Amino acid sequence: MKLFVPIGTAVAWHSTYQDVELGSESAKCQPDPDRDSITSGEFPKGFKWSFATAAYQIEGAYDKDGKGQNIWDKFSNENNPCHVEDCQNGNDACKSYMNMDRDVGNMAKLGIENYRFSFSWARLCPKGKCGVTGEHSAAGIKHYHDFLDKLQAANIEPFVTLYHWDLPQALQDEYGGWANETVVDDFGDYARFVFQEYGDKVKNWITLNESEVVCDLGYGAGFFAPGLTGWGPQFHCRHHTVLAHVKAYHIYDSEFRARQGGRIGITMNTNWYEPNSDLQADKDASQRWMDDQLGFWADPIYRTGDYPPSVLARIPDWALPRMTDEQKKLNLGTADFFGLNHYTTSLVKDCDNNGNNCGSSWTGLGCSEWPQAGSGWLFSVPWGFRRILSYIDQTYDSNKYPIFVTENGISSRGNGTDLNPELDDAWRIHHYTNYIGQMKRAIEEDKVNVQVYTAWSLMDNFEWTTGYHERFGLMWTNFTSDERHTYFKDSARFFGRTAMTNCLSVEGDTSTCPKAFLNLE
Ligand code: GBH
Repeated sequence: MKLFVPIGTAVAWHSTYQDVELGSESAKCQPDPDRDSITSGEFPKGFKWSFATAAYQIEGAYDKDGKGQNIWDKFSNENNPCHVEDCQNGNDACKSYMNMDRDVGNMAKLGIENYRFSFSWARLCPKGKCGVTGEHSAAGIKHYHDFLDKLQAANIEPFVTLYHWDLPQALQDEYGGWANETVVDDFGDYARFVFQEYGDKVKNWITLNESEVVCDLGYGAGFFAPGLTGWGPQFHCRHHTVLAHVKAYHIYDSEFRARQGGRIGITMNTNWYEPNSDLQADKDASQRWMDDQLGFWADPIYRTGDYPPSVLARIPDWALPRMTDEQKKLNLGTADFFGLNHYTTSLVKDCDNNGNNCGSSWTGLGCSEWPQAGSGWLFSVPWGFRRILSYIDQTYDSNKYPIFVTENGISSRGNGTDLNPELDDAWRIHHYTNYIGQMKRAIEEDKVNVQVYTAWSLMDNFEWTTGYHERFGLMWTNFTSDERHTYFKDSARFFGRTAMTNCLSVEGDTSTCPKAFLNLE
């Protein structure tokens, strides 16, 4: 099924909402032992292993303790038509808001010492205004203090995302949310408020999660909240996410860094875009695709201060405002690390078969040989992970900006029921082993400076428009039990062992890594 709908006469503006066509006959679909092989062994000392979640996907308690409505609350509760499979919503999700001990306990049992999660903006500032005159929720503020204290007691280091897609609805209603530049100031006020309140406890800040998804799906294609469409909203949104990140960075840098001594960065999502062939036109098309999905944020922040030339050449200024010289200076260097969410790879072919460079159009392809996950867009292609890490190092310099892998994982669909959960997920262990093994090659052979690896996700949760149908968790969540009981999948034990020993054991090889002492019920 092609989900992408061209807008007007515009040429397909890319990627995550354009399904790939399977059946590439590229030689790259064939196994390649040299490319595909991995080995067991230890990671550099101090390497960090982490789990990730996001507030809207796990917390529930959507109207508890004065929390304001956000755009996903509204979007997932609309019923005519429903935007989420089977009309599900995140009202209760994993009920993590009232099960903090369960979540912290699960991580502690697995020996995981880092946790990436997000704050719910509307839980802290119900109407989205966090400035001095804004309304702040005492109960919401206390909640994250309690949670951070529990993490600290369990010796788990927090990585906090400020924005994982849950804009306060009030800001959407007032001025159109991310499509309006007022959001930049409101995000700045929110960031300042949060640094002020929690900066003693949190030393790793991620401003925005996957702005590309926020804007392309939420404001361009309309599949995600708030469901708007068109190049105007989409590219204004994109522009404002860059400016909002830059603003939050400078606030941290000038007002808090000296006292709090933490780190701040942004997380971007990208596939690896491999040219379908060695034709120059296919290589150029792949580069354009990288520019669209990654370079749009990474170039301004880590490389030039401005958008990639291929983007500026294709997107008119009525849709995408141009950066002023002053903005370019303010943008450049505004991060302490490079946050990467990576899941899958696509092959890219230029728009015709003759090898002509068509300039603005291209096709995403997949190999029928690639194992498909429970999510239609996700194919397990481990070697692409090594290539994207190496591309980021070469383009953005991982010695200057260490790479934090802030998400990587794989889903199942329809496997098991709450009465008979699928806990023996050897296929998921296989996926993690190979992705982690390819990351190890990037570190050892390509000298890429990767410092953190984060598994998505700690537990099965609300997977946006597919609701509870796609399970990314290393823990099984029983969504039919009132308490949302969780169970360890085999992959959780595998990940715990990997983290505890700081060492990858490739299937069948038990000799290389030190023994781990996991104490799991
Ligand atoms: C991440 O996005 C998110 O950060 C996280 O919240 C999410 O749970 C996790 O991955 C797993 O999906 O609707 O068919 O057009 C990963 C990038 C971008 C992949 C949006 C799916 C939607 C495809 N995602 N895309 S479709």
